[in-house]
Amino acid sequence: MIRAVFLVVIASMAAVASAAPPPPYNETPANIIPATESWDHERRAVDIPMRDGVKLHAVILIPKGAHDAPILLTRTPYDAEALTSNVTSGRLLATLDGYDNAADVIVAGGYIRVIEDVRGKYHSGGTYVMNRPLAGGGLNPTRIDEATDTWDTIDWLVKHLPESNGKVGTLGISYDGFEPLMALINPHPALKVSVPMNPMVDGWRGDDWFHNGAFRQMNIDYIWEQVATRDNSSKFWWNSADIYDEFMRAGSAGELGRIHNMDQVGFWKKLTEHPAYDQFWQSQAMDRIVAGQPLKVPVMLVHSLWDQEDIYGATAVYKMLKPKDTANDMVFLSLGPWYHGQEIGDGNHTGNIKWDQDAAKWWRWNILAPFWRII
Ligand code: PG9
Repeated sequence: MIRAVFLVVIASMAAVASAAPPPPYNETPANIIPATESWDHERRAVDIPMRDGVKLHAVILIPKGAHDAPILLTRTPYDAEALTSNVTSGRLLATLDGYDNAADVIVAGGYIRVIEDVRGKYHSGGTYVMNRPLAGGGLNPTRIDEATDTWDTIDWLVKHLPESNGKVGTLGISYDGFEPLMALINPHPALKVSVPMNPMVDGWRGDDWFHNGAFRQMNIDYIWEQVATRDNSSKFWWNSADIYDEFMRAGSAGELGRIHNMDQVGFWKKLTEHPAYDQFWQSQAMDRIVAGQPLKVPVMLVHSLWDQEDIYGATAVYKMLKPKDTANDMVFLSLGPWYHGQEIGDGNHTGNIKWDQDAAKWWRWNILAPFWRII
């Protein structure tokens, strides 16, 4: 009898087991591993610890066989992973092309390329503050800022990249150009050159937020998307194909902001609370801040004669810094017949003006590349 019961129990268990759900109908593996052996570079994604414990996410692109190679660092609020994921081939130039600051001369120079999310954006930890003011002042009560994060990043890179020569250059355009200026505040000893291109320097005098007091409300969508979420996933909406129609319908920038619940976004509140060139703006002016620092790192400011976004910054910094460069070997200014950031693109024409050569390409190979060789 017991045997019969036992057999029934076994059979039941077998029946239950055979009734286990079938494996999912799925052709996608749990983890996909790209084949990169044939690539001309190695890609590493790292989370770099800052002095306060927050980790910042960086993508490191190392040319195959690199040794004793200089590092070129860009710190960005615009998504390091996305900016380096244009992987149409295993060639570093293809991966960097279309985004990178002068990919052609960077790849030709054999640099290790590092692109890092700034604090609080995308894959980096911590909280985000637009153009984070320097630590310790009334505008930033913490002990960290973009200068300390840059110092900590450089310190980690030179200690953890055996393929490098322990020397770092930093560069970037626009907001990414604000970062190489911040790098000049108490610079890391491994920082050998800084190239702020079309940098954000003074948000009221002429870089982005105001142009000499004229508020540029066209940036309202950028402010929402850049500050409302870590990954810019909350998109701003317009109800008109021509946003000027919306400006006119709203009647004022303040009303436009109210319609869009912009008061949730800290930086928008700062803009509405500081329409004049008050201490809020003057204390953040990077030309004044950098000019108050000892000259320790060679810097080349890059300016576009027709910069529609940051027409003020590069020349303002140069004017403040150059008088301190008594040996005439630390502070340089490049300017060209370009719109904002065009120096890394096609310089054959600017709008309908056709030049007799690609001034941007000439500049990259004949001015920028030699300047970097000091790294
Ligand atoms: N300086 C550029 C910008 C900043 C803010 C709003 C719109 C443009 C830039 O970083 O691209």
